[in-house]
Amino acid sequence: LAGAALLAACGGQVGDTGGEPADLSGNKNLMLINGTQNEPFYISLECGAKDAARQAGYELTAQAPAKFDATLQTEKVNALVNDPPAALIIAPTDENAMKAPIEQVKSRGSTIVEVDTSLADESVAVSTVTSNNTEGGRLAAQTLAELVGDRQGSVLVLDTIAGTSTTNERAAGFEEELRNHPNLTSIGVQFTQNEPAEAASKVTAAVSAHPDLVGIFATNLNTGEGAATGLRNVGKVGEVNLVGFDASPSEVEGLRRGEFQALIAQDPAAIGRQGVEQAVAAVEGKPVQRHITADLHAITQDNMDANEQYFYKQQC
Ligand code: T6T
Repeated sequence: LAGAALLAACGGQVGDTGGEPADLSGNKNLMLINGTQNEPFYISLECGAKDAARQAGYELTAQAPAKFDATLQTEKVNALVNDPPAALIIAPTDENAMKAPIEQVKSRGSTIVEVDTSLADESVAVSTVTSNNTEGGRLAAQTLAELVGDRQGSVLVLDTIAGTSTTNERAAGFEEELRNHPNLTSIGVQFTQNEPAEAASKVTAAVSAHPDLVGIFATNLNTGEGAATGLRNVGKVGEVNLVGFDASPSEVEGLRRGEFQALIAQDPAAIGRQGVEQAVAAVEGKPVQRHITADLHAITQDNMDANEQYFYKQQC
């Protein structure tokens, strides 16, 4: 009844946002919902999150949709409404579409922490732990400009899905920095639905439409792996510079073979660990940091052996 009164006082109706807050006192369950399953970035994030939960004496359950897809992720989030965790640590797959489902869980009393991606509305989560994605895009453009040198040419940017905060910010940061390198002309940002096969076909199309293509920026590991396949298919490996984001085992192998000239690696384990630390702090009524930025590292063939600690894992 207290919850119903509170909702009514706020102008809402009971049932609008998921119902009354549950009694979560003493609840030590944390739920991590990643962007997608079986992907080295999120596996590494989960490893860091599990370590931190263990250290804090909390029980962490991890799950993710089969694809990076807001409808599939919404089903996972909706399932928490009946039995809300102390905290939901989530990588929202869409900065707008995931707001309502996450708010429903919040209305049941769960603390919300964002890891990796975030909602456009900053009022939902108590903390967001992510890479500086705009800066990462700028770093990718600087790295590509160095690789190309004084040559003139076209550049392709492969993004994932509109509404994905991280990769959209990387693409925007890249385009912004590219304006400081007038010898390089962007042929635009192309979306790939986070499917490597779509990234590969965008690359083959760009190579035939723009014979002066000198570089590609792939904003995450799926676009990167797909771009490498595309360049192999048209025999342009090494001739068109490929700068990727992330450091999956397949991308790292591609860097070693010369298919990628550089990778911008994130620190997913640190993102997961700090996400859990912030969630636990909030649950326990301790101070929380609203924004935490994780480090990025530009990796090339020359420095890759000294940077193995940044390579992503397939399992903990
Ligand atoms: O690049 C990561 C992540 O940061 C992004 O939000 C979505 O794609 C990845 O998971 C890599 O595929």
